[in-house]
Amino acid sequence: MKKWISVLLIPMLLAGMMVGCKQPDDASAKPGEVTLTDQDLTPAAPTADNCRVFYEIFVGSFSDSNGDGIGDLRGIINRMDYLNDGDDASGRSLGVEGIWLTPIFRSRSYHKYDVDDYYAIDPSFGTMDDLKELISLCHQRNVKLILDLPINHTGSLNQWFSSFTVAHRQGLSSDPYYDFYSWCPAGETAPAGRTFAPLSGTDDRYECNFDSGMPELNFDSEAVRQAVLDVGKFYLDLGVDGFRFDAAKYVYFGDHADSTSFWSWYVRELKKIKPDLYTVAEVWDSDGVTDLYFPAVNCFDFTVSQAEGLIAQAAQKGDVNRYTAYVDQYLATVAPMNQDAMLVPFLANHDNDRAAGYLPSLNYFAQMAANLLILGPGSPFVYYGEELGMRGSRGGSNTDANRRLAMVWGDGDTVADPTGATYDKKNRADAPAAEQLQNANSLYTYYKKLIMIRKANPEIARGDYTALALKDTKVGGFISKWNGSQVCVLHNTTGSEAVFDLRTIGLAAFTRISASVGKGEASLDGTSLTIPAQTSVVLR
Ligand SMILES: [Ca+2]
Ligand SMILES: [Ca+2]
Repeated sequence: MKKWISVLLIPMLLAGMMVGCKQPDDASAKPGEVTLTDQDLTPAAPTADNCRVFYEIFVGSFSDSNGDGIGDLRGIINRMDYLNDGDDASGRSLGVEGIWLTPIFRSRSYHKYDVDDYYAIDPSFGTMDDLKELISLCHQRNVKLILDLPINHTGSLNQWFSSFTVAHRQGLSSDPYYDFYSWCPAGETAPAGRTFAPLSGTDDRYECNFDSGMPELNFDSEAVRQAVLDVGKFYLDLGVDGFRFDAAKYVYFGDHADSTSFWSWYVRELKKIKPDLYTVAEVWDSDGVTDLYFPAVNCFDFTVSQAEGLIAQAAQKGDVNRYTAYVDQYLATVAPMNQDAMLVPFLANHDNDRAAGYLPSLNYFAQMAANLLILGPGSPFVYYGEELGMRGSRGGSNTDANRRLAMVWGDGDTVADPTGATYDKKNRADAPAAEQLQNANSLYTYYKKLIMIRKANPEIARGDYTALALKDTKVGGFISKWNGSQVCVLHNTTGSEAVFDLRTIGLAAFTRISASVGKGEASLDGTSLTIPAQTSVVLR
């Protein structure tokens, strides 16, 4: 049955989205009401599963509630309506279904990946009560909140490291903290490829592969395992939904077997508390390596990310079939490894140059990348500001701060750039959020609509994925079957219109357009499907 979606609530969203704004033949339409045809934007019933669109917030750069220039938890609470207003059908909010907070624990650095106290919220970010309030607000709106958990290393001001140092200075090998960190005794040769630094006041050295201020915990120690498990349990008891595991492959440096065995144990223990735990690990490596970790934990898919990644390549008028064939193979590989296995794609994160640098919206590359990312399986991640076309790259100044610039709100938010940022203040985004919210043609509005389409077609995220193998074309797509129904998604990232007879490409079962999103508007005349240049279509 063709749905006629009344979109009284979101006229701005629809007016310029290049979708069919034909006059409705629905007699119930009221005067002045804009009705959208051939589009399903009505959300399906909310699902409890983890196939969700997540939004990564670099906390110190997102929104500042108290005027000190540093983003904080209260700032995120204040911005919840921007992220998800709790009404999937309102069209007034981005509609993300999950939030990843970069580390919020007490730490002296601006990025807080060197934790000095896992049981304290960094004072510049707020309080434990603020976190509880944010969790509660997220849950009221069916948003999962995950915390970034850097446990490969701590900060060197951590009490654990002080106790370790004291134990070594006093030669107290029976002290419980003596083996808390990975260390190498005086006179012994340090293992090749790993970095060790002198332990002040002793002849011993401690492992610190990232920075001398980031001593690495010793995961052979039962006390360490218990300590990091206690941290995870503490935050699950507080109500968080899961974790992003930082530097997961470095737990045992260069030893994937021992590292994966740790994560298997860790996730298994946490799932005893929370069976639907959301986990995603940072294993920044090729698929051959992430495949080793998948039996234990889901991993971000770095192969599809960044400028050379498969999404960016396909979005820039490349071959979509290459991307869909890859996803098909990827899912076939990881699915048998773990019942929770899913694709976790992204374009860029806080360690990467921002996607707008190589995927500008002006030539529709940003939009096509978003189509490939959001209208696909699993749990895609959007980096804060990506939906605004925010720019930022290391560039010549070689600083990650430029990848973590202040969110471009344009409404007086006092959040400021992190220390060390050198990126040009001008043209930081297509336009500030305040303007994009009011603009039907903005990238923000585009992302919002994509997420609505994804929710209206729940098969896309969680179905059984089969890549189409279309011949002699760069247009590609997939069929996804779930819960007794199926959808077909086709992406035309090329610069030319594509016309297909659905019967001759094995898609005769699909009889209507559920959604069309892109530069043009797809149309279906009988079995003849026309997809304009740089446009994607969802068929049912
Ligand atoms: Ca602040
Ligand atoms: Ca380590």
